[in-house]
Amino acid sequence: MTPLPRPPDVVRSAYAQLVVTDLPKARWFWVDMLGFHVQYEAADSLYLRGTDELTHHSLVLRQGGIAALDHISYRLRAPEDVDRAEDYFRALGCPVLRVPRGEGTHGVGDAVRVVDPLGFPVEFFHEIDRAERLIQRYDLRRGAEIARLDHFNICTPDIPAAYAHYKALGFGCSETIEGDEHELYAAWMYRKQTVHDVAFTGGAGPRLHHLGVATHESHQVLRTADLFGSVRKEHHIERGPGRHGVSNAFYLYLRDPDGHRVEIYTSDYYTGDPDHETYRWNVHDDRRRDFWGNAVIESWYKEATPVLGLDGNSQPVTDTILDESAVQVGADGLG
Ligand code: 4SX
Ligand code: FE2
Ligand code: CA
Repeated sequence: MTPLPRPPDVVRSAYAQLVVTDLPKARWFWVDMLGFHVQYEAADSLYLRGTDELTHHSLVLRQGGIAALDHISYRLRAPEDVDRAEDYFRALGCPVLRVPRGEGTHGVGDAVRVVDPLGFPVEFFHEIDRAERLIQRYDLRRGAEIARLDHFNICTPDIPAAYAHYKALGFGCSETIEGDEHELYAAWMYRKQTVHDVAFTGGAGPRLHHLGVATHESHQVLRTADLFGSVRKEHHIERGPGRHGVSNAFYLYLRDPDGHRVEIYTSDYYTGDPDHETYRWNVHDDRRRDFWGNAVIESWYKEATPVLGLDGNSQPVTDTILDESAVQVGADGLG
């Protein structure tokens, strides 16, 4: 076998494009309640970003017939990395589509779209339009006061394969959940200097588990839960607020009007040192998913968003091999 070409230099998880079935309802959730800023609007789509983001968008909502993930997207270091991404995924035998500026997502330059070896629709780009600095526009803040996109969490039946793929792409691993024989149940992997840009949840896949979006402070997470309660929309709250074991972040999971899951996330830690070591949790440690030992609701393990292929059709899903929710441990409340 010929060795793989050098992988592209990934900077960070940059944006996701979700298909929503009712754009006004989605706008209520993401803009009015979570406080994303509308950077650009077209007839069938909204381009959103958080206060700290200096690039055009971190979330695109596109009106469509079925709720799905259109693609996740990573920013690359330099223009040449887009060619590297194309060569790399072609060498892996993946479906690859080159998308010149103007033909793909508004604001994004030359890009490559692939269906990766895990079955996910993934875009890689370098160039993206800049946006006005809103960091100190406190007057424009509302709802959850989202600061930026933090991570993607994806459901895949084969966690070791997902780990190997992202490791080869140059990602570090901050934390894992492992069985007694070190079977891998979950992993958190990063390029930027935080706990993760992407994490894997064991389950039928490829499916999108959630988008993680960051606030500056834990009070914004609590306020978000209060806001949903105040307008009698508490059914959008799925899990939390709580403190994660993995990542130490303070969290709240919500479901949008289409069931897409979002995590409001804050206060994880720096991982940028070259000798940063992976922190390994045992799957029987009740603090791993909630540091206070609170049970994880079953829907959190089982439900997720279908993903589209490059042709716009839903990708087939494979069932899981190793089911963490079936492990007999208190924090799951299951088994
Ligand atoms: O549930 S976990 O504590 O394992 C966890 C889930 C930690 C960090 C995350 O971003 C997450 O979604
Ligand atoms: Fe998360
Ligand atoms: Ca609930």
